[in-house]
Amino acid sequence: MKTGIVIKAYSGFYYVKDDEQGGIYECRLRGRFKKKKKRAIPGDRVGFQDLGSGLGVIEEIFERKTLLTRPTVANVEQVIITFAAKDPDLHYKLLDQFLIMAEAAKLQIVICLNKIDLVDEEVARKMLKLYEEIGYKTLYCSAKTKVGIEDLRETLKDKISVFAGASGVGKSALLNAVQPGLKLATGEISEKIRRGTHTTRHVELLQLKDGGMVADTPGFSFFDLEFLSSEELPYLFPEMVDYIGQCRFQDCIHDHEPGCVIKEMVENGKIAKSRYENYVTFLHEIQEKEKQERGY
Ligand SMILES: Nc1nc2c(ncn2[C@@H]2O[C@H](COP(=O)(O)OP(=O)(O)OP(=O)(O)O)[C@@H](O)[C@H]2O)c(=O)[nH]1
Ligand SMILES: [Mg+2]
Ligand SMILES: [Zn+2]
Repeated sequence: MKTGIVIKAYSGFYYVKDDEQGGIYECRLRGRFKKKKKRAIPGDRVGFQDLGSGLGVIEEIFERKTLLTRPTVANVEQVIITFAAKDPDLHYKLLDQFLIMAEAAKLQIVICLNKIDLVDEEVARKMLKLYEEIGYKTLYCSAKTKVGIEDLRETLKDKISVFAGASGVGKSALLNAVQPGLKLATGEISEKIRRGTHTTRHVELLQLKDGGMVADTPGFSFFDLEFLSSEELPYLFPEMVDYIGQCRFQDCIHDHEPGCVIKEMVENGKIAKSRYENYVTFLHEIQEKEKQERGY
């Protein structure tokens, strides 16, 4: 049996890159997976049988080290959360949602601000300042002028990464800048809005020349945080973690409780108000779902 990595999956076909020769096999899943409603996703490590002529059958899906559900991709180590400085505008609540998803999946996180050619350099650098203070790694790039592309290339080297971000922020354009040979399709924003379509349609894992792989993904800007629990939510905000357990009440959820150390930190400016407000919004969404599940 050969082993490889699923680089793309659609309509029942799985494109598997062979570990040894690097060739791409068009594979089907062995029937028993379908009965168990199990399927392979990009990034999955699989064992497959070579049927000749570039065709194969996946016999085994190996255990996943990490799993990101939006975009759906397995075994990535790092997520490049991408926003544009302008067109479309940076949406901070969405950024916080992306960060929570990545924290929950226990991935290394990089926040990448693209299209900095569209605003003043100084303005761009201020846009992610808060996130740098929290400790997140940031990159300022322009796929157009190539500013920051060398740093991005270095960040991607020898790792398996995934790009995540809304449609039109320039994920595919950035990858083309990192490695011009990729020739990924990019699309005008006005066109995306008019037709309501994304330019990138499928998750695809690409091989980087300098080592490493990276997944280009279709943009999305909707999340449901409902798979999270209200108890775990504070742990997904790194600036809150140190204070958890110090509040007056052991079961403090940092909302309306008196003697809440987290709220105190918001008042004295140690925790940003915008982050805390988003925390409360997400908390209420999750609590709403938990209430429905309990039936009262
Ligand atoms: N001015 C400027 N425009 C850019 C930059 N990067 C990308 N664009 C433009 O933004 C538009 C969208 O870029 P794409 O790379 O298709 O965006 P995407 O994030 O891959 O979008 P989806 O595939 O739909 O998720 C294209 O018209 C690009 O030319 C940049 O750094 N500066
Ligand atoms: Mg794209
Ligand atoms: Zn509290």
